[in-house]
Amino acid sequence: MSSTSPGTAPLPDDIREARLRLARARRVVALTGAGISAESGVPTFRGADGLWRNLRAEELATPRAFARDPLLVWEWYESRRRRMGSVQPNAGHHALARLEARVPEFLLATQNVDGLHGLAGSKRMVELHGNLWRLRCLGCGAVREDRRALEDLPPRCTCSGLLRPDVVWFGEDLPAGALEQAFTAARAADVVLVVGTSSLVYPAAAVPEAAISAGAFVVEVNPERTPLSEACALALRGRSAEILPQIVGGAA
Ligand code: BV8
Ligand code: ZN
Repeated sequence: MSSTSPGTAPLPDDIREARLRLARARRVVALTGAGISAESGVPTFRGADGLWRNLRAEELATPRAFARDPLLVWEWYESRRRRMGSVQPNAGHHALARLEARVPEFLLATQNVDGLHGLAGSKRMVELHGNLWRLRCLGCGAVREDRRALEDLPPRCTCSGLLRPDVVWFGEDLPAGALEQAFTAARAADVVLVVGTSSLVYPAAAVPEAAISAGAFVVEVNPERTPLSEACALALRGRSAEILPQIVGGAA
């Protein structure tokens, strides 16, 4: 199969190899992080724009920070919701949705809370760190999706309980089913794509490690090196919105 359409430069060998592996794979897992949304204009956590009022995510995304100052934490989340409200999925998100439609057994495990994979049409997906468009009541436990601008912060439930973002904070357990599903799929996968993550946050970062130990062909897509890079079969150094369409193929 010629891997280049007429008039384009031949694909580099590692891109061609990744494309071939995906074309033959029956079981594929994709683990994504903030980097896949960077080209939609969503700041990453540990990039230059990863700070907010000189505070890092590790200091704000914690139950302690919320207990101490729910308003400050909500101002951070509402500023992210407002900024994300206008962003759209990019070619990287759409490529993974196309891959899902083509591969017999596919699972997308995302660390992202921005909801962009869902907007791009991904269905077989677990959100390991929750979703910032969902709110959860600390009083009655009700969970609801709400994309509107939240006027009065911190928001309250109809039961008058305090609402929190339905995301996983540092020191909190991930949704058990979701994590289990990610590990099981990664261990059984032929190919695992690790896209746009610094591979620093556990236990999500352990999912590709489990795949490597089980013998999967792991491909990293990231402009920078990460602690996972050298254990990967392929480390494709570049932007996901450019590389994913090349290795998945189909409409750009
Ligand atoms: C847990 C939701 C059990 C919130 C997030 C000490 C005390 C307590 C815990 C720990 C501890 N030491 C370690 C831990 C465990 C801790 C952890 O791993 N900490 C790290 C910082 C060392 N983990 C936890 O606490 C987890 N829970 O362990 O529970 C437990 C219970 C009690 C006590 C102990 C343990 C919970 C972790 C989940 C935290 N929630 N988010 C919110 O978003 O507001 S984490 C947050 O980081 C996001 O979810 C994000 O996805 C995640 C990882 O970051 P990345 O996605 O990788 O983003 P990052 O900016 O880092 O990197 C972007 C990458 O993209 C870069 O590599 C860049 O090069 C690349 N890139 C840039 N542009 C592009 C690109 N790639 C491709 N294309 C581009 N164009
Ligand atoms: Zn309530």
